[in-house]
Amino acid sequence: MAQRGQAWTVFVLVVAATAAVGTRQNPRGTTPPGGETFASRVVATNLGNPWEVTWGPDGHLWITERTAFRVTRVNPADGTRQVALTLGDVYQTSVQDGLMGMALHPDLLKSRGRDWVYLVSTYDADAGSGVTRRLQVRRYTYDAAAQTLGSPHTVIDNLPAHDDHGGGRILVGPDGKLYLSRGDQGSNWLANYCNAIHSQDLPTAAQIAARDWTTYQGKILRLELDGTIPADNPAINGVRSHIHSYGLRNTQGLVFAPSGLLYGAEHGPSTDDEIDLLQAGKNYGWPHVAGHNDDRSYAYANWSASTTPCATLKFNSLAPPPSVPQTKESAWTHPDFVPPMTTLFSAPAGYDLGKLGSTTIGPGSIDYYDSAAIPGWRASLLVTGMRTGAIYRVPLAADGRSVSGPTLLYFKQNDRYRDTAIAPDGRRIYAVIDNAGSVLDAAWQRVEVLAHPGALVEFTYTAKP
Ligand SMILES: [Ca+2]
Ligand SMILES: [Ca+2]
Ligand SMILES: [Ca+2]
Repeated sequence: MAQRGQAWTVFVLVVAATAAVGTRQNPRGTTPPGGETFASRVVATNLGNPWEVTWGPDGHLWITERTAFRVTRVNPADGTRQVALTLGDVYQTSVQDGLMGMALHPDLLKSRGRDWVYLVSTYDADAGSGVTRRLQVRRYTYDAAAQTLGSPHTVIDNLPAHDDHGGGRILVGPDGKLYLSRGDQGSNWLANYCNAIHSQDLPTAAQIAARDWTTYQGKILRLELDGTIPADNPAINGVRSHIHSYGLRNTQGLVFAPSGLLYGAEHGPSTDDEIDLLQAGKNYGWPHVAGHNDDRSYAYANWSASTTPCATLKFNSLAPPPSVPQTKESAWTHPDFVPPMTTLFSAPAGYDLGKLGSTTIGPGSIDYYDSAAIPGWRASLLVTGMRTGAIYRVPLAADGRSVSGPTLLYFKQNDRYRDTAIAPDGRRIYAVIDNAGSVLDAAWQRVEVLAHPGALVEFTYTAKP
């Protein structure tokens, strides 16, 4: 009898849980966990807001420290570290600026005379007492004997920057070009709600000739290694510039698959974090569309166009006053619009964002898993959820252009995972963690104390369950 009673109880709970999924439960809180088991270990602590972690050809983890302005190499075997560089001219005041992206040239330590490392940082371009925020990319040369980076060379500078939504991820692509993500500067949002979004703006030929990069907001840029505009960049509206793709909010994850496909992970507003297949010349919809063009849980409210002065209004993204013009997603069309490959996560129909909360995970990065070491993982994307304290695995279809199954949740703990690196053996996954900020705990309650602030952690695959 007791056994039958238990079974019946379980059945009732399953029915209740199924009924709750949909409009009354936050989809990010119902993500199924992956079944594999991992051993975890803290490799290093006391990093200064580590932002990029990359597996280097020397078997070390190369890390940028956003607020300490350092590039640090950590030996994963014993956690020992060397500071390769400390930048002296970084301007950093917020949680979205400082020393951010880093890309290692594929010829690094290959004795080809290209021991190059590319760094993205914010700086103050005002020589006087004011502040003019800008972003630059510099190339450094690695001296393997001294274990230091030197000989700085500016690739591009004077890129627009602000205190929010800074993008900042950089890659050297398989085509030997630099790919750099730029956010929308947090415009039309929180403290910057009266600033207009420029993600749809495209440069004129005169602007490009004058090296005026004002429109490079909410874009993916594609540069030659020397900073010039590649001859095969798309001519958008008849103008060839550094712009590879546009209509983006804040892409902080950027990765190439071995197939050559480029994936971006970008932060949605209160819903619709996106994974985009980034293609030359394409428009990803922001701010007219968040996620898919489906009029669900998002309409573009342009605070800067308010008929009463914006500065007199109190910002509320879910309930703009009548003076703020609002446009339904479906009112906007564009011939080059590309919807996301998938979203993580979208509010379901009828979901009340005000009552049930944002469905965003805070995607800090994206990585491509291409190993047989963990059964079933080959051809998966790994996306860090900073707000949710988890790393997500998104399995891809054979052609890499769609997902092949549900997103799975791993490594949930009270940590804001900023970025990942995958060891060449495929068994070890490394992650760096912010020093501070809020995260959702195991009960999906917001907490402000992180378990491993400023740490580099390692997860080693142990077994299938
Ligand atoms: Ca990385
Ligand atoms: Ca989009
Ligand atoms: Ca939408």
